[in-house]
Amino acid sequence: MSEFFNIPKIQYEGKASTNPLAFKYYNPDEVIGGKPMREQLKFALSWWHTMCGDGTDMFGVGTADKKWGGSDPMEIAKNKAYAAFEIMDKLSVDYYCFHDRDIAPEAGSLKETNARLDEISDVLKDLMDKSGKKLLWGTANCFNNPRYMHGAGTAPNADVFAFAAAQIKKAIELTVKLGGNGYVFWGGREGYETLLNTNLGLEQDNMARLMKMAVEYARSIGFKGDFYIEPKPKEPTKHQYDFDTATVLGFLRKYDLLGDFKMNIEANHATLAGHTFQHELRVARENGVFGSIDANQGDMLLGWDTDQFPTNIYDAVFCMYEVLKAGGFTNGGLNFDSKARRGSFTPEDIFYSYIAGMDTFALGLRMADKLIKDGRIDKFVDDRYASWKTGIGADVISGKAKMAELEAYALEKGDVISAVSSGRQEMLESILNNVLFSD
Ligand code: XUL
Ligand code: CO
Repeated sequence: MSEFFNIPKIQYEGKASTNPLAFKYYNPDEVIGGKPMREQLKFALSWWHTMCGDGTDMFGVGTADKKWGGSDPMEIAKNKAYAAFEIMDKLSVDYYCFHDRDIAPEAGSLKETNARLDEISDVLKDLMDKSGKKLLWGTANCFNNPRYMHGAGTAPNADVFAFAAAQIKKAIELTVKLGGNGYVFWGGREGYETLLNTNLGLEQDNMARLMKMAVEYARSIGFKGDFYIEPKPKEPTKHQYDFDTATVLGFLRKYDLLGDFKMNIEANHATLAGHTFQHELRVARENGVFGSIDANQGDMLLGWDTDQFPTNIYDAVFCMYEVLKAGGFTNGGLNFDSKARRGSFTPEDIFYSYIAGMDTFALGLRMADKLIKDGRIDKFVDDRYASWKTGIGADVISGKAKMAELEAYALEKGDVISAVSSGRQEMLESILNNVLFSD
Protein backbone atom coordinates (compact mmCIF):
# COMPACT_ATOMS: atom_id res chain seq x y z
CA MET A 1 0.00 0.00 0.00
CA SER A 2 1.41 3.41 -0.95
CA GLU A 3 2.23 5.73 1.93
CA PHE A 4 0.28 8.98 2.13
CA PHE A 5 1.28 9.73 5.69
CA ASN A 6 4.73 9.91 7.19
CA ILE A 7 3.29 8.62 10.42
CA PRO A 8 3.90 5.28 12.16
CA LYS A 9 1.16 2.89 13.22
CA ILE A 10 -0.41 4.36 16.36
CA GLN A 11 0.29 2.21 19.42
CA TYR A 12 -1.33 2.04 22.81
CA GLU A 13 1.15 3.47 25.32
CA GLY A 14 -1.10 3.96 28.33
CA LYS A 15 -2.20 7.06 30.20
CA ALA A 16 1.28 8.06 31.37
CA SER A 17 2.49 8.50 27.79
CA THR A 18 3.10 12.04 26.53
CA ASN A 19 3.49 10.94 22.91
CA PRO A 20 0.80 12.80 20.94
CA LEU A 21 0.85 10.04 18.31
CA ALA A 22 -0.07 7.27 20.76
CA PHE A 23 -3.27 6.00 22.33
CA LYS A 24 -3.53 6.62 26.07
CA TYR A 25 -6.78 4.70 26.62
CA TYR A 26 -7.62 2.77 23.44
CA ASN A 27 -6.01 -0.64 23.64
CA PRO A 28 -7.85 -2.50 20.84
CA ASP A 29 -7.52 -6.05 22.15
CA GLU A 30 -7.90 -5.34 25.88
CA VAL A 31 -11.14 -6.82 27.23
CA ILE A 32 -13.48 -4.30 28.89
CA GLY A 33 -17.01 -5.25 29.85
CA GLY A 34 -16.63 -8.76 28.45
CA LYS A 35 -15.37 -7.92 24.95
CA PRO A 36 -12.20 -6.52 23.34
CA MET A 37 -12.34 -2.72 23.11
CA ARG A 38 -12.33 -2.84 19.30
CA GLU A 39 -15.56 -4.90 19.43
CA GLN A 40 -17.20 -2.76 22.10
CA LEU A 41 -16.42 0.45 20.25
CA LYS A 42 -16.54 -0.63 16.59
CA PHE A 43 -14.92 2.62 15.43
CA ALA A 44 -15.64 3.75 11.88
CA LEU A 45 -14.04 6.38 9.64
CA SER A 46 -16.43 8.77 7.90
CA TRP A 47 -15.40 9.07 4.26
CA TRP A 48 -17.02 12.47 3.74
CA HIS A 49 -15.29 14.41 6.50
CA THR A 50 -11.99 12.59 6.56
CA MET A 51 -11.32 11.90 2.89
CA CYS A 52 -13.32 14.69 1.21
CA GLY A 53 -13.89 17.60 3.60
CA ASP A 54 -11.28 20.26 2.89
CA GLY A 55 -12.52 22.90 5.33
CA THR A 56 -14.60 24.86 2.83
CA ASP A 57 -17.23 26.96 4.59
CA MET A 58 -19.51 29.80 3.52
CA PHE A 59 -16.80 32.33 4.31
CA GLY A 60 -13.85 30.73 2.61
CA VAL A 61 -12.31 28.06 0.43
CA GLY A 62 -10.73 24.86 1.65
CA THR A 63 -7.62 24.90 3.80
CA ALA A 64 -6.70 21.21 3.59
CA ASP A 65 -5.58 19.41 0.44
CA LYS A 66 -7.90 16.43 -0.08
CA LYS A 67 -6.82 15.61 -3.63
CA TRP A 68 -4.49 12.93 -2.30
CA GLY A 69 -1.97 13.54 -5.08
CA GLY A 70 -4.52 12.93 -7.86
CA SER A 71 -5.43 15.24 -10.72
CA ASP A 72 -8.51 13.83 -12.49
CA PRO A 73 -11.66 13.00 -10.46
CA MET A 74 -11.32 9.22 -10.69
CA GLU A 75 -7.63 9.29 -9.81
CA ILE A 76 -8.51 11.41 -6.78
CA ALA A 77 -11.31 8.98 -5.87
CA LYS A 78 -8.93 5.99 -6.04
CA ASN A 79 -6.24 7.76 -4.04
CA LYS A 80 -8.85 8.60 -1.42
CA ALA A 81 -9.49 4.89 -1.07
CA TYR A 82 -5.81 4.04 -0.70
CA ALA A 83 -5.29 6.86 1.80
CA ALA A 84 -8.39 5.87 3.78
CA PHE A 85 -7.18 2.31 4.19
CA GLU A 86 -3.77 3.58 5.31
CA ILE A 87 -5.49 5.77 7.94
CA MET A 88 -7.67 2.86 9.13
CA ASP A 89 -4.67 0.55 9.31
CA LYS A 90 -2.51 3.03 11.22
CA LEU A 91 -5.29 3.93 13.67
CA SER A 92 -6.68 0.39 14.15
CA VAL A 93 -10.08 1.61 12.93
CA ASP A 94 -11.89 -1.48 11.65
CA TYR A 95 -14.87 0.07 9.80
CA TYR A 96 -15.78 2.89 7.45
CA CYS A 97 -18.97 4.62 6.24
CA PHE A 98 -19.69 6.49 3.04
CA HIS A 99 -22.23 8.36 0.95
CA ASP A 100 -22.22 7.26 -2.69
CA ARG A 101 -20.92 10.66 -3.79
CA ASP A 102 -18.00 10.56 -1.35
CA ILE A 103 -16.41 7.51 -2.93
CA ALA A 104 -16.93 8.61 -6.55
CA PRO A 105 -17.99 12.00 -7.88
CA GLU A 106 -21.12 12.40 -9.95
CA ALA A 107 -20.62 12.33 -13.76
CA GLY A 108 -22.74 13.75 -16.60
CA SER A 109 -25.49 11.10 -16.40
CA LEU A 110 -26.75 8.59 -13.85
CA LYS A 111 -25.44 5.76 -16.02
CA GLU A 112 -21.91 7.18 -16.09
CA THR A 113 -22.06 7.96 -12.39
CA ASN A 114 -23.07 4.38 -11.63
CA ALA A 115 -20.18 3.08 -13.77
CA ARG A 116 -17.82 5.16 -11.64
CA LEU A 117 -19.33 3.65 -8.51
CA ASP A 118 -18.81 0.15 -9.91
CA GLU A 119 -15.16 0.92 -10.62
CA ILE A 120 -14.44 2.41 -7.20
CA SER A 121 -16.34 -0.23 -5.28
CA ASP A 122 -14.14 -2.86 -6.97
CA VAL A 123 -11.11 -0.99 -5.60
CA LEU A 124 -12.71 -0.83 -2.14
CA LYS A 125 -13.59 -4.51 -2.20
CA ASP A 126 -10.03 -5.41 -3.08
CA LEU A 127 -8.65 -3.21 -0.28
CA MET A 128 -11.14 -4.74 2.17
CA ASP A 129 -10.18 -8.28 1.18
CA LYS A 130 -6.51 -7.49 1.75
CA SER A 131 -6.94 -5.61 5.04
CA GLY A 132 -9.96 -7.20 6.74
CA LYS A 133 -11.54 -3.74 7.17
CA LYS A 134 -15.33 -3.65 6.97
CA LEU A 135 -18.14 -1.39 5.83
CA LEU A 136 -20.31 -0.29 8.78
CA TRP A 137 -22.97 1.35 6.65
CA GLY A 138 -23.60 2.98 3.33
CA THR A 139 -25.92 5.80 2.33
CA ALA A 140 -26.89 8.00 -0.60
CA ASN A 141 -26.18 11.71 -0.72
CA CYS A 142 -29.56 13.05 -1.83
CA PHE A 143 -28.97 16.60 -0.65
CA ASN A 144 -25.93 18.16 -2.36
CA ASN A 145 -27.04 18.30 -5.96
CA PRO A 146 -29.30 21.25 -6.95
CA ARG A 147 -31.96 18.78 -8.15
CA TYR A 148 -32.64 18.11 -4.46
CA MET A 149 -33.12 21.75 -3.47
CA HIS A 150 -36.72 21.02 -2.37
CA GLY A 151 -36.00 17.54 -1.00
CA ALA A 152 -35.54 14.04 -2.42
CA GLY A 153 -38.00 11.53 -0.95
CA THR A 154 -40.13 14.51 0.06
CA ALA A 155 -39.69 16.45 -3.18
CA PRO A 156 -42.81 18.15 -4.55
CA ASN A 157 -41.84 16.81 -7.98
CA ALA A 158 -42.20 13.09 -8.82
CA ASP A 159 -39.23 13.08 -11.26
CA VAL A 160 -36.94 14.11 -8.42
CA PHE A 161 -38.41 11.37 -6.23
CA ALA A 162 -37.72 8.83 -9.01
CA PHE A 163 -34.13 10.03 -9.37
CA ALA A 164 -33.58 9.77 -5.61
CA ALA A 165 -35.02 6.23 -5.65
CA ALA A 166 -32.61 5.26 -8.43
CA GLN A 167 -29.71 6.69 -6.47
CA ILE A 168 -30.74 4.88 -3.28
CA LYS A 169 -31.19 1.61 -5.18
CA LYS A 170 -27.61 1.83 -6.37
CA ALA A 171 -26.30 2.82 -2.91
CA ILE A 172 -28.03 -0.24 -1.42
CA GLU A 173 -26.44 -2.44 -4.10
CA LEU A 174 -23.02 -1.01 -3.19
CA THR A 175 -23.67 -1.59 0.51
CA VAL A 176 -24.55 -5.22 -0.19
CA LYS A 177 -21.57 -5.68 -2.54
CA LEU A 178 -19.24 -4.41 0.19
CA GLY A 179 -20.85 -6.52 2.93
CA GLY A 180 -22.27 -3.60 4.94
CA ASN A 181 -24.72 -4.44 7.71
CA GLY A 182 -26.35 -1.02 7.82
CA TYR A 183 -28.00 1.42 5.46
CA VAL A 184 -28.63 4.99 6.66
CA PHE A 185 -31.30 7.48 5.77
CA TRP A 186 -30.33 10.93 6.88
CA GLY A 187 -33.00 13.29 5.62
CA GLY A 188 -30.64 15.86 4.17
CA ARG A 189 -33.24 18.17 2.71
CA GLU A 190 -36.28 16.18 3.82
CA GLY A 191 -38.09 18.98 5.60
CA TYR A 192 -39.43 22.39 4.78
CA GLU A 193 -38.66 26.09 4.89
CA THR A 194 -42.24 27.36 4.89
CA LEU A 195 -45.65 25.72 5.14
CA LEU A 196 -46.92 28.30 2.62
CA ASN A 197 -45.60 26.06 -0.19
CA THR A 198 -45.60 22.64 1.50
CA ASN A 199 -47.94 19.64 1.53
CA LEU A 200 -46.59 18.18 4.76
CA GLY A 201 -48.84 15.11 4.74
CA LEU A 202 -48.01 14.02 1.20
CA GLU A 203 -44.30 14.64 1.72
CA GLN A 204 -44.17 12.36 4.77
CA ASP A 205 -46.32 9.68 3.10
CA ASN A 206 -43.92 9.72 0.15
CA MET A 207 -40.86 9.42 2.37
CA ALA A 208 -42.41 6.33 3.93
CA ARG A 209 -43.20 4.95 0.46
CA LEU A 210 -39.57 5.37 -0.53
CA MET A 211 -38.37 3.66 2.64
CA LYS A 212 -40.72 0.72 2.12
CA MET A 213 -39.52 0.32 -1.47
CA ALA A 214 -35.91 0.49 -0.29
CA VAL A 215 -36.50 -2.22 2.32
CA GLU A 216 -38.30 -4.46 -0.14
CA TYR A 217 -35.56 -4.10 -2.73
CA ALA A 218 -32.70 -4.52 -0.26
CA ARG A 219 -34.20 -7.68 1.21
CA SER A 220 -34.72 -9.04 -2.33
CA ILE A 221 -30.99 -8.75 -3.03
CA GLY A 222 -29.95 -10.34 0.26
CA PHE A 223 -29.45 -7.37 2.63
CA LYS A 224 -29.89 -8.74 6.15
CA GLY A 225 -28.69 -5.72 8.10
CA ASP A 226 -30.48 -2.79 9.70
CA PHE A 227 -31.88 0.34 8.14
CA TYR A 228 -31.22 3.44 10.19
CA ILE A 229 -32.82 6.84 10.36
CA GLU A 230 -30.53 9.56 11.65
CA PRO A 231 -32.61 12.19 13.44
CA LYS A 232 -31.72 15.87 13.08
CA PRO A 233 -34.00 18.78 14.00
CA LYS A 234 -32.79 21.49 11.62
CA GLU A 235 -30.07 22.24 9.09
CA PRO A 236 -30.11 22.37 6.18
CA THR A 237 -33.90 22.84 6.24
CA LYS A 238 -35.48 25.00 8.91
CA HIS A 239 -37.64 22.07 10.01
CA GLN A 240 -36.31 18.57 9.32
CA TYR A 241 -38.96 15.84 9.43
CA ASP A 242 -36.69 13.49 11.41
CA PHE A 243 -36.52 15.98 14.28
CA ASP A 244 -35.44 13.62 17.07
CA THR A 245 -35.74 9.99 18.15
CA ALA A 246 -39.24 10.42 19.56
CA THR A 247 -40.47 12.04 16.33
CA VAL A 248 -38.91 9.31 14.21
CA LEU A 249 -40.47 6.64 16.44
CA GLY A 250 -43.89 8.13 15.74
CA PHE A 251 -43.14 8.06 12.01
CA LEU A 252 -41.92 4.45 12.08
CA ARG A 253 -45.01 3.35 14.02
CA LYS A 254 -47.41 5.21 11.76
CA TYR A 255 -45.96 3.67 8.61
CA ASP A 256 -45.29 0.23 10.07
CA LEU A 257 -41.53 0.42 9.52
CA LEU A 258 -40.37 -0.56 13.00
CA GLY A 259 -39.41 -4.09 11.98
CA ASP A 260 -36.65 -2.93 9.65
CA PHE A 261 -35.51 0.41 11.06
CA LYS A 262 -33.39 1.48 14.02
CA MET A 263 -31.74 4.78 14.91
CA ASN A 264 -28.39 6.18 14.02
CA ILE A 265 -27.99 8.71 16.82
CA GLU A 266 -25.68 11.64 16.27
CA ALA A 267 -24.45 13.55 19.31
CA ASN A 268 -24.51 17.01 17.76
CA HIS A 269 -27.96 16.42 16.27
CA ALA A 270 -29.23 15.53 19.74
CA THR A 271 -27.99 18.80 21.19
CA LEU A 272 -29.41 20.79 18.28
CA ALA A 273 -32.79 19.24 19.18
CA GLY A 274 -32.40 20.54 22.73
CA HIS A 275 -31.64 17.08 24.14
CA THR A 276 -28.58 15.50 25.58
CA PHE A 277 -26.83 12.80 23.55
CA GLN A 278 -27.68 10.34 26.33
CA HIS A 279 -31.37 11.25 26.18
CA GLU A 280 -31.55 10.29 22.52
CA LEU A 281 -29.71 7.04 23.15
CA ARG A 282 -31.93 6.21 26.12
CA VAL A 283 -35.15 6.85 24.19
CA ALA A 284 -33.85 4.62 21.38
CA ARG A 285 -32.75 1.89 23.79
CA GLU A 286 -36.01 1.87 25.76
CA ASN A 287 -37.97 1.57 22.52
CA GLY A 288 -35.85 -1.21 21.05
CA VAL A 289 -34.45 0.90 18.22
CA PHE A 290 -30.92 1.54 19.40
CA GLY A 291 -28.79 0.90 16.34
CA SER A 292 -25.69 2.90 15.57
CA ILE A 293 -23.93 6.10 16.59
CA ASP A 294 -22.45 9.11 14.83
CA ALA A 295 -19.98 10.35 17.40
CA ASN A 296 -19.09 13.99 17.50
CA GLN A 297 -19.87 17.02 19.60
CA GLY A 298 -21.21 20.50 19.04
CA ASP A 299 -20.11 23.76 20.57
CA MET A 300 -22.66 24.79 23.17
CA LEU A 301 -22.18 28.46 22.25
CA LEU A 302 -22.99 27.84 18.58
CA GLY A 303 -26.38 26.91 17.18
CA TRP A 304 -25.25 24.84 14.24
CA ASP A 305 -23.82 21.42 13.48
CA THR A 306 -20.10 21.86 14.09
CA ASP A 307 -19.34 18.10 13.92
CA GLN A 308 -16.31 18.38 16.20
CA PHE A 309 -14.27 15.38 17.21
CA PRO A 310 -15.66 14.34 20.60
CA THR A 311 -13.49 15.10 23.62
CA ASN A 312 -16.10 15.50 26.35
CA ILE A 313 -15.51 12.64 28.78
CA TYR A 314 -18.88 12.84 30.56
CA ASP A 315 -20.78 12.56 27.27
CA ALA A 316 -18.64 9.60 26.23
CA VAL A 317 -19.25 7.87 29.58
CA PHE A 318 -23.02 8.37 29.34
CA CYS A 319 -23.00 7.18 25.75
CA MET A 320 -21.02 4.03 26.48
CA TYR A 321 -23.20 3.40 29.53
CA GLU A 322 -26.21 3.26 27.18
CA VAL A 323 -24.32 1.07 24.71
CA LEU A 324 -23.35 -1.40 27.45
CA LYS A 325 -26.87 -1.39 28.88
CA ALA A 326 -28.21 -2.09 25.39
CA GLY A 327 -26.03 -5.22 25.35
CA GLY A 328 -23.46 -3.66 23.01
CA PHE A 329 -23.58 -2.99 19.31
CA THR A 330 -25.03 -5.62 16.99
CA ASN A 331 -24.97 -4.37 13.40
CA GLY A 332 -24.13 -0.82 14.42
CA GLY A 333 -20.94 0.86 15.55
CA LEU A 334 -19.39 4.17 16.42
CA ASN A 335 -18.78 6.31 13.36
CA PHE A 336 -16.82 9.53 13.71
CA ASP A 337 -19.11 11.91 11.86
CA SER A 338 -16.54 14.47 12.88
CA LYS A 339 -14.19 16.84 11.16
CA ALA A 340 -10.98 18.52 12.19
CA ARG A 341 -11.40 22.28 12.55
CA ARG A 342 -10.75 24.39 9.46
CA GLY A 343 -7.58 25.65 11.09
CA SER A 344 -6.36 22.08 11.74
CA PHE A 345 -5.45 21.48 8.13
CA THR A 346 -2.34 19.28 7.99
CA PRO A 347 -2.34 15.49 7.41
CA GLU A 348 -1.15 14.94 11.01
CA ASP A 349 -4.30 16.70 12.22
CA ILE A 350 -6.35 13.78 10.90
CA PHE A 351 -4.41 11.48 13.22
CA TYR A 352 -4.52 13.83 16.22
CA SER A 353 -8.28 14.20 15.73
CA TYR A 354 -8.99 10.48 15.57
CA ILE A 355 -6.68 9.78 18.50
CA ALA A 356 -8.55 12.42 20.54
CA GLY A 357 -11.96 10.99 19.62
CA MET A 358 -11.00 7.34 19.99
CA ASP A 359 -9.25 7.86 23.31
CA THR A 360 -12.25 9.83 24.60
CA PHE A 361 -14.61 6.96 23.80
CA ALA A 362 -12.15 4.35 25.02
CA LEU A 363 -11.96 6.21 28.34
CA GLY A 364 -15.75 6.55 28.24
CA LEU A 365 -16.06 2.77 27.84
CA ARG A 366 -13.63 2.09 30.69
CA MET A 367 -15.49 4.50 32.98
CA ALA A 368 -18.98 3.31 31.99
CA ASP A 369 -17.92 -0.25 32.76
CA LYS A 370 -16.65 0.95 36.17
CA LEU A 371 -19.90 2.79 36.80
CA ILE A 372 -21.96 -0.30 36.07
CA LYS A 373 -19.70 -2.52 38.16
CA ASP A 374 -19.79 -0.02 41.04
CA GLY A 375 -23.57 -0.37 40.93
CA ARG A 376 -24.44 2.47 43.33
CA ILE A 377 -26.27 4.54 40.74
CA ASP A 378 -28.15 1.61 39.21
CA LYS A 379 -29.13 0.45 42.69
CA PHE A 380 -30.39 3.91 43.60
CA VAL A 381 -32.61 3.97 40.51
CA ASP A 382 -33.85 0.46 41.25
CA ASP A 383 -34.71 1.35 44.84
CA ARG A 384 -36.42 4.55 43.74
CA TYR A 385 -38.98 2.49 41.85
CA ALA A 386 -39.32 -0.27 44.47
CA SER A 387 -42.96 0.60 45.20
CA TRP A 388 -43.90 -0.83 41.79
CA LYS A 389 -42.79 -4.30 42.81
CA THR A 390 -45.30 -4.92 45.61
CA GLY A 391 -48.67 -3.70 46.88
CA ILE A 392 -50.61 -1.11 44.95
CA GLY A 393 -47.76 -0.55 42.45
CA ALA A 394 -47.69 -4.23 41.49
CA ASP A 395 -51.50 -4.18 41.22
CA VAL A 396 -51.34 -1.27 38.75
CA ILE A 397 -48.77 -3.08 36.65
CA SER A 398 -50.71 -6.34 36.62
CA GLY A 399 -53.91 -4.47 35.76
CA LYS A 400 -55.66 -5.58 38.95
CA ALA A 401 -55.99 -2.05 40.32
CA LYS A 402 -58.23 0.30 38.31
CA MET A 403 -59.46 3.82 39.04
CA ALA A 404 -61.91 2.71 41.76
CA GLU A 405 -59.28 0.61 43.60
CA LEU A 406 -56.80 3.46 43.38
CA GLU A 407 -59.34 5.87 44.79
CA ALA A 408 -60.12 3.52 47.67
CA TYR A 409 -56.40 3.15 48.36
CA ALA A 410 -55.83 6.94 48.37
CA LEU A 411 -58.87 7.57 50.55
CA GLU A 412 -57.65 5.09 53.08
CA LYS A 413 -54.14 6.61 53.13
CA GLY A 414 -55.47 10.13 53.54
CA ASP A 415 -52.15 11.52 52.23
CA VAL A 416 -49.03 10.03 50.59
CA ILE A 417 -46.39 12.70 51.20
CA SER A 418 -44.63 10.45 53.71
CA ALA A 419 -43.98 7.94 50.88
CA VAL A 420 -42.12 10.53 48.77
CA SER A 421 -38.32 10.44 49.02
CA SER A 422 -35.49 12.71 47.85
CA GLY A 423 -34.19 12.45 44.28
CA ARG A 424 -30.63 12.91 45.66
CA GLN A 425 -29.34 14.41 42.42
CA GLU A 426 -26.31 16.06 44.02
CA MET A 427 -25.36 12.92 45.91
CA LEU A 428 -25.54 10.92 42.66
CA GLU A 429 -23.47 13.49 40.79
CA SER A 430 -20.89 13.21 43.51
CA ILE A 431 -20.91 9.40 43.31
CA LEU A 432 -20.45 9.69 39.55
CA ASN A 433 -17.34 11.87 39.97
CA ASN A 434 -16.05 9.57 42.66
CA VAL A 435 -16.37 6.48 40.44
CA LEU A 436 -14.93 8.23 37.40
CA PHE A 437 -11.96 9.86 39.03
CA SER A 438 -11.10 7.55 41.91
CA ASP A 439 -7.81 6.42 40.34
C1 XUL B 1 -25.28 15.48 8.41
C2 XUL B 1 -24.89 14.12 8.81
C3 XUL B 1 -24.68 13.16 7.71
C4 XUL B 1 -25.16 11.78 8.00
C5 XUL B 1 -25.13 10.85 6.83
O1 XUL B 1 -25.59 16.31 9.46
O2 XUL B 1 -24.73 13.83 9.96
O3 XUL B 1 -23.34 13.18 7.36
O4 XUL B 1 -24.45 11.19 9.03
O5 XUL B 1 -25.80 11.34 5.73
CO1 CO C 1 -24.32 11.99 10.95
